[in-house]
Amino acid sequence: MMKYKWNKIIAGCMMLAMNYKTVKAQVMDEMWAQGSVAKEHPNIQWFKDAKFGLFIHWGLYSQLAGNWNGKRYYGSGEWIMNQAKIPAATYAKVAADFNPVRFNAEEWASLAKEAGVKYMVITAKHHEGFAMFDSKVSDFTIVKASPYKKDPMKALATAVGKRGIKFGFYYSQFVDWHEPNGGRNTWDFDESKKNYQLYYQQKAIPQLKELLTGYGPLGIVWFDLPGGLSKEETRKLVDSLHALQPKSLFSSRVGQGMGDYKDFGDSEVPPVPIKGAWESIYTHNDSWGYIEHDMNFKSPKEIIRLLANVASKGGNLMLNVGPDGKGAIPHYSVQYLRETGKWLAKNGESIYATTFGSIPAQPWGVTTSKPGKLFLHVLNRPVNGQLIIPAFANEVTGVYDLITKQHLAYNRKQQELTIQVPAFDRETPDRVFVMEYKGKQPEYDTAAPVVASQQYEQNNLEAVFAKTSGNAQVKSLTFSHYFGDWKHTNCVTGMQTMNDSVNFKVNIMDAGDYKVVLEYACPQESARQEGILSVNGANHFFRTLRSSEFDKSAPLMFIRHTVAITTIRQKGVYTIGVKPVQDGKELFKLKSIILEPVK
Ligand code: FHN
Repeated sequence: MMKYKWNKIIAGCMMLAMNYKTVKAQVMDEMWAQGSVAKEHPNIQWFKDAKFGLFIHWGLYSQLAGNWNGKRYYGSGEWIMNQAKIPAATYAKVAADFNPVRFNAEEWASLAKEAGVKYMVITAKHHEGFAMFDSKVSDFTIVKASPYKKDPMKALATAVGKRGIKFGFYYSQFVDWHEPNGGRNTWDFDESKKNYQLYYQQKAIPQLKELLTGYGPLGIVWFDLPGGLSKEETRKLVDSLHALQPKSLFSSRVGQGMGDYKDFGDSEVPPVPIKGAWESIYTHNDSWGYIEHDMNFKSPKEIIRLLANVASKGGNLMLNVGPDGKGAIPHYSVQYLRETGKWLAKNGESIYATTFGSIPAQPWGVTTSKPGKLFLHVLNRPVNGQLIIPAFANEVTGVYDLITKQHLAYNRKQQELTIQVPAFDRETPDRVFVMEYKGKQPEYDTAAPVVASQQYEQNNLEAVFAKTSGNAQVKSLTFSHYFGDWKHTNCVTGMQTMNDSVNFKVNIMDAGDYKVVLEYACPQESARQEGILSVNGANHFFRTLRSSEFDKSAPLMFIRHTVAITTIRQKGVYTIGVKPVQDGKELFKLKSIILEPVK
């Protein structure tokens, strides 16, 4: 009898031990991918209607500003402790210099209001383990370990709340480089010997409870990079925290599919509409945390177009800013967010409380929708001012300019609508026209051919709209320019035999000559291989040109290779195909085919 019981106990321990060992840190996009959402949270509608949020990464790394021991580091500034493998004891001393005297909660909150965001999420504790709030369960906090000695989060929660903006905290629940049993500090501590449970019991869970009980109603708790917990333990954690604030939404990176809405990978927008509540998160420059030598700030035009792109797929954009060690938000972030807010003040109806539009992205732009309304976000005005909507069956009752309310002329041939839009400055970030119609919003037609015409400088046939055969497949490739500054691009991959091919259906609206340009990435081993392009009844041979290897930690360089000119004699739906001429290495990673009108 006894012997049996022991086996069970040993087996149990093994499981537990195995549990610690197996649930060790996972590669980034596997972690992101964990982020599916089981069922919709009853309090999800405000989030779905919000569409635009402000993310704030602020911590000791903001004081270092991308520098350590006289060396400049590039990429995610909040990872400098990991990049420079700074011992936890050494890094902790940075707190003594952290004194954000320029922090002003009212200023930050009013900027959020001016920018037109509906929610704000700020880092309460990031991977460095430093609490940016008055935590009682750790001495490594802004109140106890820095000369600032105050809790900025109290003031910020109040200032944001009184402006009707939802407030939330980011919390790195697993990765904690300060704690011997926290996740991912492998340069001070042996990962295999860590007791993640102890770290959760002694720090993560008590701090999460402090945040959910000490700062008023939280719209969102933004978890990140899950790990160290089994499904059951994650369930227990989520339920215990939800009990403290049932209305608070937990981001999908709580892990194990237990989030209340989905977050895509960093700086990732899904290529087609996604139903349900989801969010894309972007840096304003190339780093989440402040780096003084990172000036690659997105312009107001880029921010507005990113917001429209994300909204046109039914999601929210949460754009990040990285205040410096003194508590000042970078000048260009303040400027460009204000500009974005001015655009939203006039065009907000076409973003807030919308969902995705029923027609795929067009050469002229994207669409968002509300019942009976399609908002046409014109990013590229057709030269002749004739905006084509290829397939729209519902009866249209009017088309007008969102801002001037001026009504526009339009006509219909079967399902195809042509709207005459006025001239406007081509630098306009996004000019919105409203098309009102009767009946239910038509389903999003994933099979609709991509549109091309002579009215645009270029017409892009993106890989996601491709039909593949053989081993060819469309894959989302993740790579980074600088450390942690992730990029995602969909490409057709796997074309290496004559049976592998890709085809695009394209609805060419105007007759004329078009250059056919292949946009691809091609490593040395795939260069100088022959391929064949078929279009308009003709085949065109080409030989691949080398661009760059595919390496997750380096830019994936794409080349634009003109391989043919085709003369389209009449408008219609055409098929453009590409395939290898021989069996060999992968031909290339095809990002898009571009039809460039020959003027
Ligand atoms: O490692 C973090 C990173 O520092 C940053 O916080 C981003 C924001 O989404 N999340 C992790 C990487 O995905």
